[in-house]
Amino acid sequence: KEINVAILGATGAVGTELIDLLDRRNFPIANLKLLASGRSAGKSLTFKGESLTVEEVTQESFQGIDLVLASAGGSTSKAWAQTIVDAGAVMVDNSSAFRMNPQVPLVVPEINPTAASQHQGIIANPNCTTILMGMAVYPLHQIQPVKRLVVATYQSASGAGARAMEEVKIQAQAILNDQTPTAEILPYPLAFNLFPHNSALNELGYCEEEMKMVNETRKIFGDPNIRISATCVRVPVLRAHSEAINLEFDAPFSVDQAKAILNNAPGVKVVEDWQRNYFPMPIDATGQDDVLVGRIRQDLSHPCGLELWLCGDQIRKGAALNAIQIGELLLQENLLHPSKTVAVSVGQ
Ligand code: A2P
Ligand code: 11C
Repeated sequence: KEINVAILGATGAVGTELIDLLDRRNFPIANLKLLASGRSAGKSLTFKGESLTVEEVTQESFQGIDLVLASAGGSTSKAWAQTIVDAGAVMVDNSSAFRMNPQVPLVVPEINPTAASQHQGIIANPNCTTILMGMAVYPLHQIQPVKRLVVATYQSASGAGARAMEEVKIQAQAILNDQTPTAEILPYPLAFNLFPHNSALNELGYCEEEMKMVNETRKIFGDPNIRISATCVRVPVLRAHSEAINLEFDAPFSVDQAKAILNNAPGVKVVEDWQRNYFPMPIDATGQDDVLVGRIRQDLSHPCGLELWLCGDQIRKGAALNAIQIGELLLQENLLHPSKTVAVSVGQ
């Protein structure tokens, strides 16, 4: 069965990846509508070799649409969610607007696919660093529950959008030309630099990105007790995020067992060559569906601890791929037109 799909935010870093992946994965599409703000209306983008015109999103945009893949930021998602649900479409939202709303499932298909069946018109796609971490940690957590998780991230420019990716290239060029780099999209020059993630800080000193890793992971794992502390950092990498993760269990977890589990985990690839000191790198993860995991080792400071390192394409599994997999799950489980579609409270 072919369905009508709209991409809200089609011109962005995630939007353009969505267009490409819908084609590559042969998603059964009758019609694809590309939506963005008035700024990009009239622009042409290619889907399956055909040129499609980007339209400005309006009240009428979602009539006849079955599935909306939204990646245009939280305020745009909040502004259009009710219109989308009222039009009878299901919204898979890549923004943080609804992720912690108890009426909205937060889904990583490899982890909690059954949560999708509870949707009431909106399904949230988790934060990119959270998805990548969950892919590597959940298979272990299923064998022995993780008690405590400490993570440091190395997040690429792509997480701040397509314009941030362009800006970091311009900054690098400026530095190579002995000029002072400027920053408009990013808060500070990122080329040849790094800085702690610039989302809003709370009273405990954690930024929003760090708290997303805490709260979203608990919701996806269905485990409110798991203790998590994160430090998120923006690094001058174009796309693909990296994470250093320390896990503590109740009992020792053998490294060999962890490797065997991760080797068999869907969407995860163990990449380790201890002789050559070759482990996952963002350039290798770029354009890959799989999350690359390596440096799996015993924590020498704790008998029940494991250390691991991962890289994953922020735009792919961290965003567009996960959203499309949710769409595929909705189709497979016949969840696109639930009989009991109830409007979520859009205020959250
Ligand atoms: P536009 O090209 O019209 O600005 P990124 O995350 O890479 O920065 O992309 C953001 C995406 O969200 C772009 O496609 C952008 O479209 C879209 N967008 C931003 N603001 C709005 C808005 N108010 N209404 C619709 N789309 C928006
Ligand atoms: C970053 N992960 O790299 C962020 C961007 O909640 O979806 C996406 C924020 C989100 O800055």
